[in-house]
Amino acid sequence: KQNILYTTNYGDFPLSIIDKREIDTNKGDYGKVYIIGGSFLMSGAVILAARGALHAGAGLVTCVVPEEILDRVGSSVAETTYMTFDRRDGHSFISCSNLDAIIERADVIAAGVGLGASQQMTDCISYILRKSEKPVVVDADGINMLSGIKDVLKIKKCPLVLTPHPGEMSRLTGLSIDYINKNRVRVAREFAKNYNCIVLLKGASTVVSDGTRVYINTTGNPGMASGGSGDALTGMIAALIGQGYSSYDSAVLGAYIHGRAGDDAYEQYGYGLTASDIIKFIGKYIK
Ligand code: NPW
Ligand code: AMP
Ligand code: MG
Repeated sequence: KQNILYTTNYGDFPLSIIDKREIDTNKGDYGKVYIIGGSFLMSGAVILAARGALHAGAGLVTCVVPEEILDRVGSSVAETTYMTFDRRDGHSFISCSNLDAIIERADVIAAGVGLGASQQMTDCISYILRKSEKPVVVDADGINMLSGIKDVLKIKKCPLVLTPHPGEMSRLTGLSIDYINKNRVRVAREFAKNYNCIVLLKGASTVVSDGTRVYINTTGNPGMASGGSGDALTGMIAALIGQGYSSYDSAVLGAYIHGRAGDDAYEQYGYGLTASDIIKFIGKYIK
């Protein structure tokens, strides 16, 4: 226990992680963020992740989405560029050459929101983790797919952030949601240590751990317990990594700002707040 550095957000400490920008800089300096996600029935997830990333200061966001949702996503987020999945035998997948191009160009890759689960997409996640040396954030269905291929975590070359809610953590570890919620710090920290990654275990009092350090976030409120909140957080964390903050600091800062923005949204809308309302307040804390 004495080796664990516990911190929580007394005062505004996570905000001090944010650096001022040099004047003579351009979008290339603030991260090329690739968000791989979305499916026919879950296009909103990638829209929210893209908006979360943009409002957290990402330089250039590219959404990698199935062709069938390109119009929907594209008409909802004007600031991002796009790549589309390939199709084979009626299934969406990303070819190795496209994945190589993404890995080459990206400063950070976020994979999983709204992706659904399939063998093709599991292979894509596995490929990214085996090949990328750039930081990767895996959330949502990306985490669900990882649960079947956990060995790849042992051979990955990239800094990795996993952002499970307790249901996803249960699929990943085989532990019950009840056990996870009663042992949140231990579960997050042990997984992070065993698999050499950053774990951000969501919920009221989100826990972030790199296996040694533990940060317990106390911003946020139950109004954030609605569809899409977590997708926005994924984009935010990727954007912060793209701006040069470490994976651990980005997860801490992302959780903190996401919660503060959620608290502002609560002030205005109470439990009627939506993920889009959270996103509106992100920039206030980046500022
Ligand atoms: P229960 O039984 O409901 O209480 P899933 P998902 C549990 C996309 N989305 N504490 C929960 O428990 C995502 O990106 C798309 C305890 C249930 O068992 C994913 O790709 C949207 N338990 C996909 O949908 C908006 C908790 O986890 C299970 C818990 C599926 O993601 C919505 C549910 O998890 C969504 O973001 C907690 N704090 N939190 C869009 N607009 O396109 C969760 N659980 O089955 O992984 O479903 O989280 O909705
Ligand atoms: P997801 O389940 O992936 O959509 O993520 C939900 C997001 O909302 C996570 O960042 C949670 O930490 C946050 N959240 C959900 N419920 C609460 C709560 N009761 N208090 C604080 N944050 C919450
Ligand atoms: Mg989620």
